[in-house]
Amino acid sequence: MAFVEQHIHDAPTSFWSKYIVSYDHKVIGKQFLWYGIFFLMVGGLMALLIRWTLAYPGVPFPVIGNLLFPHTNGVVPPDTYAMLFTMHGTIMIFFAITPILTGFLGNFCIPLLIGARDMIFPTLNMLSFWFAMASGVLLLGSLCLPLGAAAGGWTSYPTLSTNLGQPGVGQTLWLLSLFLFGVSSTMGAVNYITTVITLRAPGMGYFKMPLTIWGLWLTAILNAIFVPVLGAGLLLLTFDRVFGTTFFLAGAAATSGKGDPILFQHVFWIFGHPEVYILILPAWGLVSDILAFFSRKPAFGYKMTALSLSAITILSTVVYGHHMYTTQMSPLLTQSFMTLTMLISIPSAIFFANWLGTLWKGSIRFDSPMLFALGVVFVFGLGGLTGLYLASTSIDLYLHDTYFVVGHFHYTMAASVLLGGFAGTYFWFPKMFGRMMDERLAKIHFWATMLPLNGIFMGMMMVGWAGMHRRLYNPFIYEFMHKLIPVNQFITFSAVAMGLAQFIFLYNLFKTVFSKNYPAAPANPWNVGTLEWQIPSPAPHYNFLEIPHVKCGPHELGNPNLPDGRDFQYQTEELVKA
Ligand code: HEM
Ligand SMILES: [Cu+2]
Repeated sequence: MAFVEQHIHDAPTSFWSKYIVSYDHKVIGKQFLWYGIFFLMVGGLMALLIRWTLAYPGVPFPVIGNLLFPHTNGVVPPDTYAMLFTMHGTIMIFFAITPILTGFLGNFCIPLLIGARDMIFPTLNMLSFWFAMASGVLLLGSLCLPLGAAAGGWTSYPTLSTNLGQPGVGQTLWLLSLFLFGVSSTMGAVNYITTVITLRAPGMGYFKMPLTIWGLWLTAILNAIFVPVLGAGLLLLTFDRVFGTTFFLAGAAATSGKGDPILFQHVFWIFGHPEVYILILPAWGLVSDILAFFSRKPAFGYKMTALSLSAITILSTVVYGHHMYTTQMSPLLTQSFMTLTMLISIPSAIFFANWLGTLWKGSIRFDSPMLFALGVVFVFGLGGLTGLYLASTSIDLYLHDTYFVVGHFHYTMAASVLLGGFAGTYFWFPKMFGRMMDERLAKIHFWATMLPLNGIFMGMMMVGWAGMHRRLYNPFIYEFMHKLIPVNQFITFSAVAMGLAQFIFLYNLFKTVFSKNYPAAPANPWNVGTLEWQIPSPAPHYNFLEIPHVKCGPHELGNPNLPDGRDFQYQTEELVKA
């Protein structure tokens, strides 16, 4: 299987080659981690600015308001509000969650968990980080423009995003920045797909891979297929803005027979629906593994889980139309998309049931990675169920563009992906930095995140159900909305609490990484049998001195016949009969 010879390269020695232009997948993984955390903070601050405006319209933002908006005495102005939700959505999806879930976890986990010394194309890997960097700089730069950054929503629908809707360079820079980010993601995806296919350790068939690898691999496949679709749309829109073409120009169809804004929505969602799975599949994969590890049981229905994840991946490519029920698509198309969308609930229900099956009668250990994984089970259950409402056209016609949608997608996408990212970070942290994070702080961080998180997103669904429109600067100009002001204040306070809770994580992280006298982590602190736990912590430059031979699956736990009182088996050991 491993038909590529893997050499041991000399470890880099200078600061430059060690940390800046590193070819080592582990260093690139960490670079993506810092990158993602930085943007999480920027996007988080923007979320607070939006939320403040919705709780106290017209009241100056506390403390830093005057600094940010001197011309309005600290009040968020309406045009800035549009820019804020646009940049918040863009930053969270592309510049925070994607770098953490695929850039960081993908890079760090893939070679280690499949027993390889590095990615198959290390140079491409390094370039993918630096393209992401260039893209991030461009996006941040656009915030400083005289006419401001893009404000047409993270979906950048024309005509909001054409020169009519958005004069100024901000929107154009947004398009270029996302295009660059797409190039970076595609490079990463090609690398991940090929690495998993060619560099799995001898003996590791597809059904012996940890489910984390399944999730990351399927994500990479979606990325490689659909990010270029977005790229094409972004380029055409850039041409419309810069060269005066009319691909997406409203009214062009009537006069010259060419050009249609709705066309952009099709292109966008052909990418956009798979994108939500791109975000969530790595989290689903690693949660499936972590639930098994910390229940001390083999994952229930391992094969069915892997197959369900694959089925979801395939189905996710043909359901994009559910984002466009309200665009007057033909009823035939609408019904077909509704049927296909509902179909996804079958494999989703199967693997969700498998999660519960894994927990059933397990001897559960509530370590921090497990707490966060259980958090994912909870929030994804809620998010998934609310998706069924939106999938039905008749209900969607009422809920579309209300806060119910915002609540739904934050549960499925923001909340479960965020919690999954934390689960992975706490879990692999000892392998990354050779030290254990403070468990007590980690648990406090979990509860301080989980409780307000539900306050925020449950609150959003409530006000949405009551008819509160999204993307409005001040929805309370409508009288029927007045009753919702207290709920909105509750959501905002929850958001502040959740934001503050993240400082517990940052403190824990920096303390552990940078303080000198900290106890070293053992090679296998969680007693888990996958390949990365057989090598020292932190993983050495070349990962494996000898390429391991895999003899059993990733979740051989809780078998009473195991040698020397262990309750787990390493993947390199001959399977012991239970
Ligand atoms: C955890 C704290 C967060 C809070 C309090 C929050 C809050 C908000 C608010 C108030 C909006 C504006 C909704 C509207 O008016 O339409 C919004 C939009 C959005 N958020 Fe978040 N958010 C958070 C985290 C995230 C994360 C982690 C992601 C990424 C996965 C994300 C993705 C989005 C997207 C895509 C939009 C839509 C932007 C648009 O309408 O163009 N959010 N969020
Ligand atoms: Cu969708």
